[in-house]
Amino acid sequence: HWTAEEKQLITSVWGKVNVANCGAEALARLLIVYPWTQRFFANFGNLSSPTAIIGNPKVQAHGKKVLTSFGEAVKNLDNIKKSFAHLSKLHCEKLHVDPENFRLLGDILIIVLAAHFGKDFTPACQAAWQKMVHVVAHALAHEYH
Ligand code: ZNH
Repeated sequence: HWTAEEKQLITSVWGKVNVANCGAEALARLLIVYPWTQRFFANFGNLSSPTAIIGNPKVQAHGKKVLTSFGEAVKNLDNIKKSFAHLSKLHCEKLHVDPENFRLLGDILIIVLAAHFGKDFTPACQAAWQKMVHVVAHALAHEYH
């Protein structure tokens, strides 16, 4: 369900993404902008202010882990649902993360990419990425029951 142009826009942006930096920034922004998401990370230590969240090494490491995992979806564009079936089960059955949070993180990731790439993040690029984060959120929610 991807056009050749969408695939090209997604993979070319991804090739320039610093996964550690953008992952850390996206997760930190999620925790700052939507503070109720902090409840999933009660064992991450100090999340008491934006500065504390941005400087928190556990937030940084987990943001990198999440975005690295997102990269698996970029490498498997035609098979995202299948490649995330296991993670979907984990988030539902063990972590009890409400799937709404996948959508929030996806929108935050778009903002992080736009901030990093500026005018290179064209409307066509945004459209392809908007679809990408939607497909990923859908795949992660797929095994919920
Ligand atoms: Zn998640 C974990 C991915 C989103 C929450 N995650 C995780 C992991 C991974 C992921 C890979 C690891 C697993 C293991 O270890 O095995 N995520 C992911 C992705 C996404 C996500 C791809 C999208 C894109 N998450 C999310 C959100 C949230 C979460 C939104 C909330 C808010 N996760 C989580 C948690 C965990 C995880 C809580 C666990 C952590 C610890 O370590 O403890």
